[in-house]
Amino acid sequence: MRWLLALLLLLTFVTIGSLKLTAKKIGDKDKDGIPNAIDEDIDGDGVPNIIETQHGTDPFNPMQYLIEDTLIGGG
Ligand SMILES: [Ca+2]
Ligand SMILES: [Ca+2]
Repeated sequence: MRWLLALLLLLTFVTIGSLKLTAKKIGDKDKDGIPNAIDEDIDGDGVPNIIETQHGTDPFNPMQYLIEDTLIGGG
């Protein structure tokens, strides 16, 4: 019975490690647990990617955002 418990623990650790590796490969810029591929606000600055793209700000750069249609930050 112990071997079964040991096997389950091993599988759990392997699965968690695999998920972390997958998340790292996919990327999670704002580290909110949502991979960049499906995150509607990749940089986590509160402005959705689609709005940033429409206004010419970088959706991957939380230091670049809009205040009343004025671009803040350049890098
Ligand atoms: Ca994210
Ligand atoms: Ca954003």
